[in-house]
Amino acid sequence: MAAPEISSPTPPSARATFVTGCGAGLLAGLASSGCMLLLNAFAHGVSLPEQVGATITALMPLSLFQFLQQLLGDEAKRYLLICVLLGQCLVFAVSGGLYLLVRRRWQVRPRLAQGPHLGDGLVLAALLWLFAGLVVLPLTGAGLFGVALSIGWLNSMWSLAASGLVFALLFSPAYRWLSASGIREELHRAEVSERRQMLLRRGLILGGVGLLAAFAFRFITQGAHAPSITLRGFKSRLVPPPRPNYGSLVPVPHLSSEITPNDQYYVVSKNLLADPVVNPASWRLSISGQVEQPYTLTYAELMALPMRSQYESMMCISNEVGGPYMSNALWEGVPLADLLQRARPQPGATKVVFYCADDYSDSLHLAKALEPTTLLAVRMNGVTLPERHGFPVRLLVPGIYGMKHAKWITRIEVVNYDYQGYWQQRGWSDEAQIRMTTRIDTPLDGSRLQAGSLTYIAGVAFSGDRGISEVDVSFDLGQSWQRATLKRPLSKLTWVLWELPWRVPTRAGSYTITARAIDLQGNVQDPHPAPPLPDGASGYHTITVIVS
Ligand SMILES: Nc1nc2c(c(=O)[nH]1)N[C@H]1C(S)=C(S)[C@@H](COP(=O)(O)O)O[C@H]1N2
Ligand SMILES: [Mo]
Repeated sequence: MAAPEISSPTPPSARATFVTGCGAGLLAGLASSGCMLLLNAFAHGVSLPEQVGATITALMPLSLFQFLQQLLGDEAKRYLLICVLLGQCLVFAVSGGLYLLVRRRWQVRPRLAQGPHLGDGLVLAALLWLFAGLVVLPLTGAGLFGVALSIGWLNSMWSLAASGLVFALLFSPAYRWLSASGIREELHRAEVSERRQMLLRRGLILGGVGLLAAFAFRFITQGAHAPSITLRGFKSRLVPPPRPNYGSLVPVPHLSSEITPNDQYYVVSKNLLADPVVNPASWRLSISGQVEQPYTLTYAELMALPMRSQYESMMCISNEVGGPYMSNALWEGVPLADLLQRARPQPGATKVVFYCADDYSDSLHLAKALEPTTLLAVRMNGVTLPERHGFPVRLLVPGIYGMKHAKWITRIEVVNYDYQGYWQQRGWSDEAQIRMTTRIDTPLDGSRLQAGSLTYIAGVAFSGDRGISEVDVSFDLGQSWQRATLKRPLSKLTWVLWELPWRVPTRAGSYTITARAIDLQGNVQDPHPAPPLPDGASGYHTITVIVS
């Protein structure tokens, strides 16, 4: 009646198996996720976090999106990436634990005690690969194994397989390493799990408190920065419109340079980690849809077409009043009308859709697409369009927010229905007409000025394609206004630099400075504060300076 258990090693308990399996899945999953992101950045691989992140923002209620955007500002994209990556690692971890639990029920005791083998890693990785390709990607709208993505199913398949292989190779060594480092010891483990639970609880509380504090801070600082403007006597339109008082500006520090150098031009893209890198040799631009004569162009063919150059400023629809997402450049490109007319749009066509190498898309009304200043730009400030600004070709559409200036375009489709683009599917405006805005560049908000000294208040004003006729500055929250000098703009489509000399008061204290603009049609900038979502921000930029 000898007990055979005495001679064979004791298999770990179910709980220990699960916990260690989770740990191994987590470690292998971290490496696998890293591999996936690298392949996405450098080898046209698919990024699951990218796809899942886009789905989350698409499903999120507008009010929550708005709240998070206000709370996190520019950081929102980074937090989304981190959250989705954490979620992905959690899936890896739980799958590792569950796999070993299932295996535990099926396998004989002596083999169990040895932990998982390479074969287990391979089986689990294959299961995860199928799950990613057959469930996750289709749920994000990318189709089976990403058939609907620009990179295509082949790239998705092999890049997921490569990341899976990394997981497979690391899973069982990670398990062995974790069980060797003592986590298996019952007592110790109980203690660890208790401590872990406590840490987790504290982490959650800290996170919650931090989030609340951040929100409170934003709320307070925003409140402090948005004193209300006097609306008494406000006229929304002046007839006739003011005549611009152009003059020369004294150079002052911090005033935006009229032409933004390419390396300082603002950059915005939906992509959480990597923007597309397009090979001009294999790139094609196709023009199709509701047209008589669809065709495609190579990069060389596009570059050989007649070009037009224009100065145009751009602004992101998510730019806050006074925000940084506004720049100006000299662009060269082919008028979109030339390309569309060659394809001959059919009667009934209403919109033109732009599809991009990063699976972004947006549309224009056909009439806007046919305007002579709507360009497919290939050069920026005298050089080939830089990669991050959309190489090989991007759209330029004056008067409309940056959102519709699609980058890395690969396909243009003429349609006869109301297409909704990437950001429209997430609640942003489809008309997206730029709302007039004025920014005070100098003095800097919160800066100290010497009582009685002479200084300059200067900045930029922009109204898309409607020009600027007047910029006014107020020191009493809009009860009275002083007219600034304007620098004659480089074109009708750019921002205007403005400046007002100011004798700093001799009495110490804090002073508010507000600025607003009037366009060439006499429309006065909208004083009602509105957040960027859904139509773009409005309200007047107001700063505080301290005189001492
Ligand atoms: N393909 C693609 N085009 C895009 C975007 C994008 O994410 N993908 N972002 C848009 C947004 S929201 C803005 S504001 C502008 C920014 O262009 P810039 O980075 O050259 O300033 O590009 C637009 N074009
Ligand atoms: Mo944007």
